[in-house]
Amino acid sequence: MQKKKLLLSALPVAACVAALGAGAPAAHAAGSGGTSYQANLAAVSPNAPAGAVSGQLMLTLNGNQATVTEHVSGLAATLPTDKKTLTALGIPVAFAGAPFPHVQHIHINGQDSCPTASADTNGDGVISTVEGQPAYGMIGTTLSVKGSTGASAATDVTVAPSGANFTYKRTFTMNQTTMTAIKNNKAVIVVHGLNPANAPKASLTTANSLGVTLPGATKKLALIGTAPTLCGKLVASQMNTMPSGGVQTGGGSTSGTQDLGLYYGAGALLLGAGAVFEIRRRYAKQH
Ligand SMILES: [Cu+2]
Repeated sequence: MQKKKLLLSALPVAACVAALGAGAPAAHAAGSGGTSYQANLAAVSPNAPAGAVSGQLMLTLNGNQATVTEHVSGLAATLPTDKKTLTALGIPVAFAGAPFPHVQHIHINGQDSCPTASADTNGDGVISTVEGQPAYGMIGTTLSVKGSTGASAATDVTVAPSGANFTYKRTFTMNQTTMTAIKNNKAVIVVHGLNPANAPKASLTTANSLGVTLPGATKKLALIGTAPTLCGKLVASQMNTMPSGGVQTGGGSTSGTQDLGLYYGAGALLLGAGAVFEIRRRYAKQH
């Protein structure tokens, strides 16, 4: 099967903008060779079924040098290939079959927690990026694979890790605001982008909460492109190294991206309830 590269110039997928937060005093642990923190990433329910996605992140701070090592699994692997499906989801046809980009951030100065079902304030069955912000806060740092790690890169899918399972490792200079938040216990890791196979149906039929329209798309991107799927609070750790081996090094790498060639087929895609079921069924069949 042909592997397609992501050729999506500067396409904002998830924008996690604006949220307010206040600093709070808290503790942090010190260790030799830097201060380490970790986050166990779990499904944001109901955006993803409990246990369907998981991850682990380790962050070490040496001065303002942050080293992040992260493993995730179970995320959406690739974007659909069928034109009608893409169009219905607000995804340009140029994206067909590309690895599903998962923008990810260190959110800061919220309520230091991951959103629960009660965060779904409009009751559509999906926790949007905006709905989750009271819990996890605003973007402090973008965990991009290269280039800027600032909030300005928050929605740049061209520098987001992608695929169902990936290992991310990067050392970068962290901004002071994020460092302060981390030391104050005010940081939460969030990975975005839902799996069409198991996402709530409203995420396929509802436009994203931020009004993002991708260049070349005829409608706003569906919620699956932007909603949070994995989340975990960053907490002080006594450990200074990731417990597992085999971590790829060098400027943010992704691995395990599968080329599953989603094939939704024609028809079915007017996105009524039946069509949603059809998307899921077909997607699931190929995974
Ligand atoms: Cu985010």
